[in-house]
Amino acid sequence: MPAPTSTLLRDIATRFRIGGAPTEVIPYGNGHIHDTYVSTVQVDGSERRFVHQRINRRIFGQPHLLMENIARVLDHLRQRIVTEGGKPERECLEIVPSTGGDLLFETGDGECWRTYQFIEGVRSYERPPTHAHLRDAARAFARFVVRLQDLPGESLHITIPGFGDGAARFASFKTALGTALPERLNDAEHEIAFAHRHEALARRLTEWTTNETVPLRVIHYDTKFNNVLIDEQCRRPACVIDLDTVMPGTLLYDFGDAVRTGASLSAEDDPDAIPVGIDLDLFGEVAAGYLEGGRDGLTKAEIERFGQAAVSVAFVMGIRFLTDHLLGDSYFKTNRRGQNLARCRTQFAFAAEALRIEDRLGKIVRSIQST
Ligand code: ADP
Ligand code: GN1
Ligand code: MG
Repeated sequence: MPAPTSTLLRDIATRFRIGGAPTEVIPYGNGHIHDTYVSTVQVDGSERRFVHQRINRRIFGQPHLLMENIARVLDHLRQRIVTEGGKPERECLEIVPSTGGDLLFETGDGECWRTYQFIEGVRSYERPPTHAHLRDAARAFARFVVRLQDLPGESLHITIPGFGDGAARFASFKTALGTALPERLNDAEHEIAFAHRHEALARRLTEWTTNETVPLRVIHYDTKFNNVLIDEQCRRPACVIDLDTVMPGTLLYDFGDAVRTGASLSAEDDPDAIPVGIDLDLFGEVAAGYLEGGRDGLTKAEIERFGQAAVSVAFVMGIRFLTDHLLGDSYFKTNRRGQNLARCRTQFAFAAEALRIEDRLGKIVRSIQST
């Protein structure tokens, strides 16, 4: 998808109720999926900013249903935050409708754009600058799930079928082996062998939801550390963003995803990640944040599997990156050759290390519970 020109970006921005013509529209953020821009507008003598996102249509086939989910989720969250005495304008995204009053603006060639109020005074980080930031993020992700526990009405739309289904992800990987370019198969020889040896880790994620070992809840499904906005001193509740995948699933997925991104010793795409693996203190922060934010809402069966979740989610993410590498990097954004393979390597290294110390992870969780 070619990058939009600045003229097009200004035109798109004015299709939403932003209160004037933007003085600038610039690219923003580091997401792997959408194209994100920020516009600045002078309103009554002061500057206001807005986030505009071009929705990735290759991944989200039905953007209107996606936005319906997000609007429902945000309405409910806002009510809950108000009831709890919080500040929804800081803790919750707010959709800015199009000038026609819709949740999206669709261009003549079928591209879909949406707009949010820019939340000032907070930001996302790729890696936690302090332990307190990670605990704040984990607490916010857990509160998010607890607040959505009583979301009324029908189930949310499934925006990506089989999204958290580890067994289905493994099956897609096996299919990709049949169509991959020979040189890509060659590059990934060790990772393919690792994947085959550990298939059971992917199945475990599916079993948790199909065997009803743990409750099916409305979860976030993308609790990467950069999907939360936090202020520098952690003085305000963090705001959870990136709501495209909010769907029914297991909280263990969210927990594991928060650990793999927040408590990793290396960046997700570090090409020669040394050291690799898991920082135990940071793992403890994620566990403590989830236990605080989840309070009485989490079940014993969920908490007992926190360590296993860290292993399985990292493994399944490795499988997804490996599959994308084999298929020619068509899903996750990349800016260099081999980036998806590098991502796969960090995830597998993380999963292998977390698996080696799985019992210890369980002990850490129990010791936090008893303090
Ligand atoms: P992607 O799905 O591509 O990851 P995100 O929705 O996570 O897109 O947005 C990308 C980045 O934009 C975020 O990591 C965050 O830094 C920033 N961002 C998104 N929404 C807002 C907002 N409402 N206010 C401030 N920053 C935001
Ligand atoms: C994508 O949008 P972003 O960058 O937060 C992906 C997640 C992965 C993540 C890996 C819809 O998330 O599932 O965990 O990359 N989102 C989608 O970094 O596939
Ligand atoms: Mg994101």
